Amino acid sequence: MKTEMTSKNPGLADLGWTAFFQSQISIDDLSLSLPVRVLAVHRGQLCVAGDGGETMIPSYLHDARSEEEYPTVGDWLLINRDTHRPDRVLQRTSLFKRRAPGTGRRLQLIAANIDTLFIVSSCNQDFNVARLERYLVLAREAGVTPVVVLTKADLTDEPEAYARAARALQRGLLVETVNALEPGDLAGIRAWCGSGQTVALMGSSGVGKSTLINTLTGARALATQAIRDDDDKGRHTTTARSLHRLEEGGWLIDTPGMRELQLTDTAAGVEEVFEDIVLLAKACRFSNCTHEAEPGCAVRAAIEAGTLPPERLARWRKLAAEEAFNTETLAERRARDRSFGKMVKSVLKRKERTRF
Ligand SMILES: Nc1nc2c(ncn2[C@@H]2O[C@H](COP(=O)(O)OP(=O)(O)O)[C@@H](O)[C@H]2O)c(=O)[nH]1
Ligand SMILES: [Mg+2]
Ligand SMILES: [Zn+2]
Repeated sequence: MKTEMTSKNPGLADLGWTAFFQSQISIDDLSLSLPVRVLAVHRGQLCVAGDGGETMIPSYLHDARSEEEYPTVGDWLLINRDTHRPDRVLQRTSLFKRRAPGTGRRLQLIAANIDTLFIVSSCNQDFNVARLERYLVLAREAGVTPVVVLTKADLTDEPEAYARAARALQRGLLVETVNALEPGDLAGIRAWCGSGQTVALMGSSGVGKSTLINTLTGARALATQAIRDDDDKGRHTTTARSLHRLEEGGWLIDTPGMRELQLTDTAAGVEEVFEDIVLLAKACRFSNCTHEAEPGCAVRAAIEAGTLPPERLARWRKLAAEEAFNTETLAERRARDRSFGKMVKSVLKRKERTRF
């Protein structure tokens, strides 16, 4: 790679290179290509870092067949030593993706090879258990360890009450309450940001994601925004997705506005986050129990016994239904619409016939 790329040279291990990636490449690969990590995605270009430092390369990739084969932030690539063109995206340890809102519902990759997800919410009106569960589902589905980070602890008299409500969502769930502006408060979450570790931050606009990154990196690198700024109107200040390097050697990535965060292809994640209900349902008399009015329903029994809050069952129903609806492919939906159309037509025909 070019020699100008020497200013900061973290080395592959500091970039997050592990035996998992090493095992995917051969000696032959290395004679032709170099492993690099994608630090940022710009229009048509990738900022990558490897043994030689940082450089910009074209994001063009030979014969990518599906959206999932294109590089995203956090990916490890093999790039040609001479042309710097990407040859191959290495298999990922984890992947965050979503379907674009709207009818096309194209798959969008958000970030790859993330070790930990900071689910950021604040100790104020943003705090919402249904929203936390939604992020927890995403984390489980992506294969990433979630840590709930509750910011603005300095603005409430009862940060512990928020932490307790979050901890109640899942056994062993890690929850940290912090003042994101106070470096001394972040010792607990720094434990997740050691050398070679990659942490993604998700949460609503205004909860303090950029502030956390700034305080952790000791920089004023990211513009923070007033809480009212609206992601949907293009006024948001966090535009490009990129990895930010910490002194400790870890990497942080801010995700863009996730206002339209819909669950899709996350059935396994929903089951894991609502494991308590899944386990109860196994004890229902009927395997297809809807937990509405069937006899021998273990889920309703738990609600009556006070061991399962009814709101949690309602939130599970909502997420599971949304997940199923969104996961239905466009083809499946069209087929359903077609058969619905046919049914309507045949009903109309029958009506016509009976008119005579
Ligand atoms: N008092 C206090 N203010 C905070 C805290 N975290 C963030 N803020 C403020 O909240 C506003 C939004 O923060 P920002 O980092 O831009 O949120 P983002 O949209 O999640 O990136 C800014 O004015 C921050 O200074 C905190 O823990 N305590
Ligand atoms: Mg921000
Ligand atoms: Zn039941």
